[in-house]
Amino acid sequence: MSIETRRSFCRFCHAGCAIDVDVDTVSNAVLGIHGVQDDPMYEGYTCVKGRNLGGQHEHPGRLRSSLKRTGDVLNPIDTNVAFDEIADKLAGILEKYGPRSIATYCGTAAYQNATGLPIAAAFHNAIGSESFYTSSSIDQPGKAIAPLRHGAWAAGVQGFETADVAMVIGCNTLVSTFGYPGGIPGFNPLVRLRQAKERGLYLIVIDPRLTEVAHYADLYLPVRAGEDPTLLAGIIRQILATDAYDKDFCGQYVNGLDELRIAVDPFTLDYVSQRAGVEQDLIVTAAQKFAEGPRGAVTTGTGPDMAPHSSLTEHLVLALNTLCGRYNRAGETVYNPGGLMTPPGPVRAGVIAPKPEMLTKGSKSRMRDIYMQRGQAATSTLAEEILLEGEGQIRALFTLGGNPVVSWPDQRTTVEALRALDLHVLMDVHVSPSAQLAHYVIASTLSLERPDVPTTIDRWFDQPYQHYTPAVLEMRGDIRQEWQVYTEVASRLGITIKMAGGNITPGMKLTGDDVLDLIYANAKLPLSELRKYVGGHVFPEYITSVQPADPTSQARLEMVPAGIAEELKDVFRESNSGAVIHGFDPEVHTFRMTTRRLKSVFNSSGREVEKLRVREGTNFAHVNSLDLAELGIADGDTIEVASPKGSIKAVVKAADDVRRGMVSLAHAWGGLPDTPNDLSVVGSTTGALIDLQSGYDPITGIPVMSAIPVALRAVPVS
Ligand SMILES: Nc1nc2c(c(=O)[nH]1)N[C@H]1C(S)=C(S)[C@@H](COP(=O)(O)OP(=O)(O)OC[C@H]3O[C@@H](n4cnc5c(=O)[nH]c(N)nc54)[C@H](O)[C@@H]3O)O[C@H]1N2
Ligand SMILES: Nc1nc2c(c(=O)[nH]1)N[C@H]1C(S)=C(S)[C@@H](COP(=O)(O)OP(=O)(O)OC[C@H]3O[C@@H](n4cnc5c(=O)[nH]c(N)nc54)[C@H](O)[C@@H]3O)O[C@H]1N2
Ligand code: SF4
Ligand SMILES: [Mo]
Repeated sequence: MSIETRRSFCRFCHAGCAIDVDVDTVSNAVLGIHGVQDDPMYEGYTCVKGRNLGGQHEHPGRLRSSLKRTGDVLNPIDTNVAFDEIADKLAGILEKYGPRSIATYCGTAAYQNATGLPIAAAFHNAIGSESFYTSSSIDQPGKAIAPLRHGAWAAGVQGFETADVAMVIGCNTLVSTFGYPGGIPGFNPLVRLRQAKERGLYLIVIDPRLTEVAHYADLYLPVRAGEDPTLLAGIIRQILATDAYDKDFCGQYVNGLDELRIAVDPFTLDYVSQRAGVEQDLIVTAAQKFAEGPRGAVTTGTGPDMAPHSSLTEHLVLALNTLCGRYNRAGETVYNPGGLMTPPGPVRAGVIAPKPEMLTKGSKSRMRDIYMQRGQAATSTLAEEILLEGEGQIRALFTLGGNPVVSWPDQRTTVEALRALDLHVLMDVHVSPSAQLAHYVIASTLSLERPDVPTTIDRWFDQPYQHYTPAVLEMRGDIRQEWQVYTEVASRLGITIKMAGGNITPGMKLTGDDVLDLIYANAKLPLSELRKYVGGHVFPEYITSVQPADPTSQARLEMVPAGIAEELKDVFRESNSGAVIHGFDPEVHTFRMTTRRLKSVFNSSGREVEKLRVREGTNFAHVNSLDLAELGIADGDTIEVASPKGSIKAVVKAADDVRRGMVSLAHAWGGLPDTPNDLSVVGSTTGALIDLQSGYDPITGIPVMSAIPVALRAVPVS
């Protein structure tokens, strides 16, 4: 055996930790993974998933050849033959039904892969199909659209590294490593958080669960799930009432302060406290401490962005930052201006004007009128777009690094839709529940087999940091990089794909590195420069200072743009977040099911690696022990969790970090419905509880995926 250590970065999740990979150069197997102590961003950090990359790459169910389904059986097929057949079928569908009938869904694994998603999107442009969907529209889509209504500050929000105060709403970075700008960075998050606390950060956490992050809070508000709009309106009202906002900033850059006062007026301390289940003095202190700052931002994670009124919540978050003037001003240092893989541009103070007209520009879904946002259609409509007959019906689907059966909202409709497709080509590394229904499963590379740069988190780094990795493992078997599926099919159809760095023409021979060059041709940091470094590197020459605002600009941030006052009135009228769901009965649906993430798995990835799966056991339904006692349910019992839409069974775990009236349950477990599964191993799919047709956000279409009203009851184990 000969061992070589190769530097790379982990892509089990989006966090991109720098790693050293011990490779057996004879068998090409991963022998060990270590953090890189001298990496300037991660300083040696890795998590248990990353340390099990070897198990993921080598696990016995890893696909080394592609599969084709005949009846219910998946049989191996030569991948090039599969491409011939797929191109043939696609040509027929394109001819008969037009480009919109061909869709792509990019899941999370497409975001840990700098080449897959951009080539998929470019392929869609080439064939003229707008049916391009990703997991981001069932994640936190409110974040992307909120600035279109509010406007944005060109130089960005104040970073965590200089924050005196941080308000974190429904985000558990210590488990998820999800770190949105302004919040706790997802890179070595515990060290970042501890360092910030040592220099005096005041941390406010708002979450129905006393999370790993909340353990470090100076102030913890155990909000009732689904009541963030109410709580945020109350905090804003309190800051306005105590005159604690940034009057200079608002005077110069803000419109609609008086309208904001009127809109939040009904959200009195008494009302908010009752409704959100948070004591009044905690709300007062949160408002006071946040407004005092003087630096630091409010940020959110998936919890509030999956709960009812998520676009409104994100608007109130922006409004709160604006009210307190939490933006980088002229002369201040900006460490990572927009990410190094984006095109260059100056960093200016000043307002980027709202563009509300963009919210209703372009195509919309055939049901519920959800418009495409930033080139993507809403995944919450995709199953119905497959099922609904008529002009525009989707017939063919490419799934790139996603697992719709366990991740899309409304599992039954999802499965019905996947079964109805004429052609489903799924790129994965093992036979997932979704792969079981696909027509072709293309055996795909895993991270260490691809050259790559972390691009999803490029602008989240708090330094001008980037990391190029070559492939550190050879591709073994008849497997492909995901972009190859699109270029091979395009070649066979005689289609040219246009990229920033030039065209991909039929028959062109490309490597993964060529494709990276074609995609990131206009990056601020040229890839040729980045490739000179082995491992991650900070490029201090990109640190810049904020230029003064354009004095002629009249643009202002809008506190109450069209739709906001009305939606706040709706929230007030509903008087309970569950009321947005059809069939909600306050006497029956007395619990709220909330989303959460588990340390050892990444959505549905990792469960296949037994070493990781056993660390979690299953996706337990975490319920407060006082609630369990009242319901006569014991730890370890099987319970039924029933929403107005559907019901699932789950194994219960007593968890006193969960506030009363909640059940905290991770998604993306379980398998195909109606197949007998051992709940204590395979778990259950929370997507079955989600209603597509009621309670959805009117702009992004995201359904209520957290704070779902549910009833709990014990069921005998069958
Ligand atoms: N009820 C409920 N539903 C949810 C959520 C929730 O909180 N509650 N969360 C939502 C969120 S935030 C998201 S992002 C989505 C996630 O939704 P998806 O992305 O659809 O689900 P994942 O389980 O992440 O699927 C990833 C798939 O990619 C495969 N894979 C892993 N690595 C690779 C690779 O290198 N190449 C290829 N080709 N495949 C790979 C895995 O085996 C797995 O099958 O789920 C959403 N759904
Ligand atoms: N280990 C691991 N890491 C992951 C993932 C994983 O599966 N495992 N998934 C990845 C994905 S796809 C994403 S999008 C990110 C997400 O990253 P995060 O958003 O940090 O995800 P969670 O850890 O689920 O944190 C969500 C929090 O919201 C709270 N919450 C739920 N409902 C509400 C509500 O109505 N109001 C409020 N205020 N809080 C609420 C939950 O209690 C939970 O603590 O994580 C990513 N990282
Ligand atoms: S946090 Fe994410 S990127 Fe870092 S080691 Fe863990 S799985 Fe890998
Ligand atoms: Mo996500």
